[in-house]
Amino acid sequence: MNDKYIEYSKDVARARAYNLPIVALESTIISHGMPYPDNVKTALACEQIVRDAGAVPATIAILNGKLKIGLSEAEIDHLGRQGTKIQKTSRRDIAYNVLHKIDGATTVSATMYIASLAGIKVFATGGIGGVHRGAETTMDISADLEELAQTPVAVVCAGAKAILDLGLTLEYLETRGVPVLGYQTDMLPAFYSKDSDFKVNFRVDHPSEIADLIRTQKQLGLTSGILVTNPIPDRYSMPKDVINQAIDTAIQEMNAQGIAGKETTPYLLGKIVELTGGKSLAANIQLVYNNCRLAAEIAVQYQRMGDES
Ligand code: PSU
Ligand code: MN
Repeated sequence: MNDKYIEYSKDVARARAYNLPIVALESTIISHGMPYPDNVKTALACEQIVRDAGAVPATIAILNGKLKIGLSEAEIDHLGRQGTKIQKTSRRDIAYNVLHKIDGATTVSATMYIASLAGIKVFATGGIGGVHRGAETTMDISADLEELAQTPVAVVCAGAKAILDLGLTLEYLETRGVPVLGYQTDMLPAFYSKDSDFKVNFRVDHPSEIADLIRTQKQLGLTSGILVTNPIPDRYSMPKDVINQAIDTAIQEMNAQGIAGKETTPYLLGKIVELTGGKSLAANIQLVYNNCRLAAEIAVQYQRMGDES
């Protein structure tokens, strides 16, 4: 790996030098996951939540041919304002976008990869990509799952959106050797709703247990990631029938319009916000905050214990 491609913000460079806990944050959620200006406000608030919990935020994107680890407010504003004009960048797009200096908002897969280059062990987001409903014919399976299989970063999310097939997503992760943890829950959270009909692999009740598992995986030479699922706080959880109705309608309209490939997830996210009159956006923002807090607590615990103890 050639360091010439990486650019750290001042804060992140300092955190690395002093061995402070760092939490990675993605940027597809900014450019493609939420409308402007909520996206920028949310991204900045996420960084503040991480700081308040004692860790240093590293929002990740590709800008001007560099893998940027830690962004300025102006850079976050650029990603938010430009929105979907910024390329959604997953693992396969990284080299091309760097080579051609195409600005990229990084998905979970690309963010995990770039975080791992910097030795960052914990990453907070809203939801991950997974196996889409109907994947048995479309083969639409997010690169996020393959990244979790090969990149040693713990990703804190609110489970997966019901735009995905949750059962198949769990099967895929099992095949690829990725442990799925439930934070203070036995059931897999379903993003807008705090649970689903599926069980997680392991329940954990304290951030320190997650930090312990990250360290033990490392010591055992297991190079896969860990999926930490953190339920949306009760007061923001949405009724399942409301959200499922919106999801079904959104999927029907998407199929009618022939939308496919990387446009699928952003289309569905936007449509669901529209169909729920913005209620899903408020829930989305709150669950991301909740994940940032937990990710920072895990990073603090991990740093406290050190890698080897
Ligand atoms: N799920 C969400 N919000 C998001 C995403 C997923 O609830 O913003 C974004 C993440 O960046 C994720 C990406 O990595 O979508 C997955 O896209 P795809 O399904 O095309 O792999
Ligand atoms: Mn896809």
